[in-house]
Amino acid sequence: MKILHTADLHLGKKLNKAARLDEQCEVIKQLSEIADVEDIDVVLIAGDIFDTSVPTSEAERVFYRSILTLAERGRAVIALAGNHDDERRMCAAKPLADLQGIVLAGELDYSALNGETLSDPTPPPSLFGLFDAADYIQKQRIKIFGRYGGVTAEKGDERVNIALVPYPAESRLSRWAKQDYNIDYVERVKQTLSSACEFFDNNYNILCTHLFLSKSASSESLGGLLALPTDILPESADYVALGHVHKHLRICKRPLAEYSGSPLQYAYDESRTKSVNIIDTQKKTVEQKILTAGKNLTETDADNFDECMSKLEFYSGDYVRIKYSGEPLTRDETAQIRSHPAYNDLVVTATLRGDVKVERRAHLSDGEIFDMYYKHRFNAEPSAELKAVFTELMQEAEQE
Ligand SMILES: [Mn+2]
Repeated sequence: MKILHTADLHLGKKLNKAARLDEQCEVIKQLSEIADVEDIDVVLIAGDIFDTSVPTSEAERVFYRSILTLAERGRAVIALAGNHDDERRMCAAKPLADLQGIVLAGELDYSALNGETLSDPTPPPSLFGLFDAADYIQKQRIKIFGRYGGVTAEKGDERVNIALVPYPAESRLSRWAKQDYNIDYVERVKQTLSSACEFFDNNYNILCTHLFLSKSASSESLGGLLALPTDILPESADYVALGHVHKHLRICKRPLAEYSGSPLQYAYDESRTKSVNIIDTQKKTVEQKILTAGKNLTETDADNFDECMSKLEFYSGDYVRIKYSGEPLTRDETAQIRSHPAYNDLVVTATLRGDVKVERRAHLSDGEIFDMYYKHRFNAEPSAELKAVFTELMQEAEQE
């Protein structure tokens, strides 16, 4: 079987004020094209489907359309909840999704499926008359069976086990299983992963989860998640499909564990090269396919207005953040910069004017600086009485 592993779609995410749903639709289209070309059987989305726990209806619509697009040609789609997702909300459409071999994984326990195939040829009677569900289901190229801890995908006589562990927040862990609170969090996550993988056998075994793993398990954190050591991963997995880190990263060799990275560049300091992983379970290979959809994020410097405008022109196809250090821009200049289509952000850093001011102030007494400050703040002269109090306090401070 061939599996496509992606993650961190962050549907609905904005870059400052710029909405990016169009680019997100574009990149989903590219993913489905890759899936066609590569003859993919299962699409795995390893968490952070949405950007917020309460996504807009537009973002939800894009999600449903996306999973349908990815499920074309009878592919199975598995979407896992990350730390950004509300795991219950994300799975609200589960009854409909199950019918199409689309697995919405928000909880660890899949025993509710009782080992039945999700693509059971008999759809619930209520769906007859709405659309020809049986016809739909027959297009499925593979069968998906619910297992405790995940699913098994079956195509002909080949089977692939996929353990699904949505982001294991403390609050979620306690709902999934009775937890011993005398054991620390890292150990409990380790136990959760290994119990989810208990159904692994001599077929190809994949663990799909959303975690922040770090080789040096220090007190590092990323996006609000503390780093966990890689030795919590069960060695019984042939491949661990991870979500959370936005750049492609092979974090561990045994078991082979990789972050696919996000399909779009979401932050200025984030890697520009975006890709997806293609796993071939027969050849036991993992390859990357480069994604090209979506705009680049470009951070550039400028120290005068003309330079700002020419930089915006030069990078006109990108989102541009200008780091500005120069003479203060007038209101009109700022407005012109902001109305440029490529403009995304303007960060004014250490201006020359500030430096000059400091220099000028060096020649002034404390009393004179206080006068300036008071006039600036209250638009009036300070009273003689107030000035006396200030001078007295300054003298006290100096003596100390
Ligand atoms: Mn995340």
